[in-house]
Parts: sequence; structure tokens; C-alpha cells
Amino acid sequence: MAASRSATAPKPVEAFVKYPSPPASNLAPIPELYVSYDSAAKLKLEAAELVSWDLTQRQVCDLELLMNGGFFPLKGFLGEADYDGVVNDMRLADGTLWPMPITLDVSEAFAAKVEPGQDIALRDPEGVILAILSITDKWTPNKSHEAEKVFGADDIAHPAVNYLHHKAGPVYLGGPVTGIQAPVHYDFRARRNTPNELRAYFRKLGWRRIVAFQTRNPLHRAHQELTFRAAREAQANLLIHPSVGMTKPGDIDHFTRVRCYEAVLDQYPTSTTTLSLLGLAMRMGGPREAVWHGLIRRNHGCTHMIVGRDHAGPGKNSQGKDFYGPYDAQQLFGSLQGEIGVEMVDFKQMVYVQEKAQYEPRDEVEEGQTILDISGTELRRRLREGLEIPDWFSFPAVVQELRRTSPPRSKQGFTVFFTGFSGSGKSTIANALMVKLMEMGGRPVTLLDGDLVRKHLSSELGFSKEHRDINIRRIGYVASEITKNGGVAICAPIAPYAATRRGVREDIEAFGAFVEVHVATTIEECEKRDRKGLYKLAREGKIKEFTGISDPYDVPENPEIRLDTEGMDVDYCAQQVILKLEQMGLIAA
Ligand code: PPS
Repeated sequence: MAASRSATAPKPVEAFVKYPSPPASNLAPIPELYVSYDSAAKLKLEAAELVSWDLTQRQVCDLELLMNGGFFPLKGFLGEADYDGVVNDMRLADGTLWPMPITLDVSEAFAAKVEPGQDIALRDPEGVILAILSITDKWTPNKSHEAEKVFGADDIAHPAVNYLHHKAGPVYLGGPVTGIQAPVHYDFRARRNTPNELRAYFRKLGWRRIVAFQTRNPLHRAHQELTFRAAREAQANLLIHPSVGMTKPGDIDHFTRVRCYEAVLDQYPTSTTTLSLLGLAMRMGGPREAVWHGLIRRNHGCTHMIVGRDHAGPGKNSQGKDFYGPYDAQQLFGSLQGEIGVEMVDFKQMVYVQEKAQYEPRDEVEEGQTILDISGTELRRRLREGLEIPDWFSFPAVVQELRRTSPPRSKQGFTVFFTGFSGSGKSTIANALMVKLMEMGGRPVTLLDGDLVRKHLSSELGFSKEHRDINIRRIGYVASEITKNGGVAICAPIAPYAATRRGVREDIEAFGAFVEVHVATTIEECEKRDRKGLYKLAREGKIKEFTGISDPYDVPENPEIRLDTEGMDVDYCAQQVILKLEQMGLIAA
């Protein structure tokens, strides 16, 4: 049983003072939850004795903003009464506006080990102790209700709802946090600022009016025009404040984005513009998220915030319709801006007017003028296929950065995943394919053959469902790393379970194409060939759990290719795969 810190050390004052409202001026320091440097060293030793929770990536982001005042007035992860208020009415139990539940979700097994009244250590994924949570509440939330109220629908097409149901643990712990140290970031350190660092910077430069621009995308010309106009309209200095914690799955990674921001920074007047990175884990919660962003920007010393079209939009729901109206966020923000403490600078979508060779808000374009626009999806398609991205749309330096990390498909990594019975011909065709791809050159090719993997990676595994799944997930992991780094992975296991194959597909498609090849040789033909004599042994019961004889095989429903090998030579089969790769744009014609 873990010791309770309250029994051994006084609670640090900073974490428990009630701060009813933000400082009167946007330039005064905002309260943080960190203890002093000396107390931190002492507390760390005590915390090492406590039961500890290893924070997820999202929880690290949330904790950092809790500790540095970015989530002021929160003093920790929400307890149940505050959670109920936030979920149902966007308000903490004392009535303060707060639209987003900031909760510490944990597993059932961990929850069973701790009780309210107990202190636990919060560690980052490397095991570094960042904070102590003094648990006041432990409860099992109704996640569907949370999804409905906070995100407007219990629909897993919404990234945050998907996260809630599939990634977040089932039990929430709440209570005040005592900050020991900030999470360490090794990237773009000079560009990361706490709310108090930004406030001090604004103070130093004499900036009293600051308009924040929140973004999760690279800046193109439309954004530049929007930010220029916003700064002019608000007569304010500009803070480009991109979220670099977690954004929408599938977004351009923050490393690329920050290089893009840096590339366009010299387009802005240095004396009135600055760039700072915000380690926020976004939820894509549209209107509620906009209000949340406003509070966070207020805490960072901003007086204004730009709210454009479809702010923090999650995309389409499972019926193919938008989750929120394009200007819902502006409406909600506008109705609450007095309480948020930040004035909204609202904009309609900016579009390029060809005749005027300039950007304008869509609602200001005169009739008969030609509007040009490139959507995010279209931009990704052009990058993928190596097509032109016009100058009116973006800056050459930005396009160059994007092309570096999003090369056309013919230069990206991919995985060819053969599946089929033992003796179906998977390995032979996979080998032929490997040689053909090596002959073409261009990318490194790795063959992860079933037998070889079992020898080198999975030698301790047998053929139970559990072991087969572990084996395939290992292959999938290695293939996803190869794909991520621009290589070709050719896998050739039996992989009898559709659900496991689907999981591997999802892992790999995050980095490149997944080409499933069903080697559809019938079990009768495989048994007739019986090249390794295994079918005979399986029939005699000397090999157990033999796929197709005494173990199941889920026939792939929609593979990219189905190869019928009977009567076909290996070369022909490998060539069919090459043709498919060409058709998918994975190898240059
Ligand atoms: S799995 O299900 O994907 O993990 O199987 P895999 O790693 O591809 O291993 C299949 C090879 O192991 C040999 N073997 C068996 N196969 C199926 N069932 C049982 N019980 C079994 N025992 C041994 C067999 O030679 C398979 O090789 P291939 O290359 O498929 O013929």
C-alpha cells in the first residue's frame, strides 16, 4: 500500500490556493502548479515511493498545461462534480466556464490499486516523475454520455470519441496536481514557451494587444492574409500559436509543420509577430474546443483570438455529414467572449480571387469573380502524386518542406502482405517479387517470410490463436517501421485471422500503402503438393492446430489482389503483383 504524502510532508501551498479569476492584466504572471526548485528535489524522492501511473502521450500534454497555467483555473485532473458540470454545462462545479473535460483515465487494474485520499506519482513514458496527484475522486464515467454532450455525437468517426472508446481507460481519477518538473522536449526548445514566458515576453516588448492564431496545419498564403487582416482589424500584435501536442490523426507531423512555419516567418513584420509552439493535445471538438482554445490563449497573455471557418473541425461523421456547422464555433465563442476574457476576431473562409490576384473572405467576393481554392484533401493528393502546387496557393519554401516529408507515392515506402495456407506458394512468389523489385532498384526491400520470422523473431511462439496473433503483430510492427522509413516490406506469413490482418493494415497505412495479396491456392491443392510433408503429419494428428486441417483460416474478403496459383507459374504470379503496384502508383510506370 502506498504511503500518503499528506502524512509525511506538508502540501505545497501553490497547488491548493484558490484562484477565482485570472490576473487582472494579461501581462501579470499566471499561477502555476509547480513547487519550488528545492521542494521539487525533496518531493521527487518521496514520490519515488508512491504507486505510480505512466502517463499516455495525451495525458503528458494535459499535465504540462495544467502545471504551467495553460489550463488555469484548473488545479488538477477534474474530480467527478467538476467533470459532470463540464460535460453537461461547460462549467466547473463552482460555475466557472470550462468546456473540455481534462480527466486522468486509467485501466481497471490500476484503479483497483488506488483509493481517494491517496497520492500517486505521475511519470512520463520514460519513467521520469513529473507530478503528484492527490486523488480525491475515482469513478467510472458514462463515455457515451460524455461523447454526446461534449462532442455532439457518440460516433467513432469523431477522433476524440474514437479515442474515448478505444484508447482511454475505463476509470477516471481526479484531484489536485503538485508539479515537480515539466515534461522534457528535445525538439524546437527555443520555440516552446509557457504562459508566463509569453506574458513576460509581451511585457518586455510592450505588447498590450495580442491576437493569437491557432493552427494545426502548415501556413499557406490564405492563412497569411487572414492573420495580417486579423492583426490590422484588432490593431494588435500577432502570436502564431500552433498546436504541436497531438492533432487530428493523419495530420502533417509537427516537425514538418514547424519547419514550414519557420520558412514563412520572414514574410511577417518581426517587430509585431512572434511564433510560439503550444504542446496542446487537441480534441477536434469544434465549438467547445474554440472556447477552450480561447481560455488557453487568455492564459498565455493574449487579448484576441482568430476564429475562422470550422475551427478545430473533426471532419465528417459516419453518415458523411459534417459534425458541426462551419460557423458554430464562432457563434459559441461570440456568445461567451466576455467570460473567456479574449475577444474573437472572426473570419469567413479566405479564398483566392483570380481577377484581383488576391485573397478575400468568401462573403466579400463580388459576383462574377473567379474563386480558386485547394482543399486539404486536394493538397494531400497533389503531394502524393507529385503534382503542381501553384504559387497563388502557397509559398515555395513551404511546398519544398512538404514535398520533403510527403514524397509522391512512387517514392514512399509500402508493404506487400501475402496470406494463404501453408504450401500455397506465398514464400516462392514473395521471393520472386523481392528479386524483381531489387532489379528495379530505388528502395531497399526486406522479406519477412513466415518461416524466417519464426526462426529469428518469434522462435518461442507456437500456433495457438494468441501466439499467431503475437507473431503477426510483430511482423506488422517491423513492416510498419520499414514502410515509415521509405522501404518495401514483403511479408509472407499464413496470418489466418482477418481481425489481426486488419490491425496490421491500420498500423502500416499510417505510413504508406498496405497491399494484401491472398494466395488463394485451395487446401486440397496444398495438401496434394505437401512439399514439407506437414499435411500428412497434421492428418495423422501429429501436428496440432494445423491451418486448414485442424485450425481456421479467414479468407480475405477484399484483398488488393487474389492470386489463383493453380496452373500458373511463379513468374506470372509475381508479375501480377508488380502490375498492381504500378496501378496503385507505388512504382513508377
Ligand atoms: S502464422 O499463423 O501466420 O503465425 O503462421 P506462420 O508464422 O506463417 O508459420 C507457418 C509455417 O509454420 C509451419 N507450421 C505450421 N503452419 C500452420 N499450422 C501449424 N500448426 C504449423 N506448424 C508448423 C508451416 O511450415 C508454415 O510455413 P509455410 O511457409 O506457410 O508453409
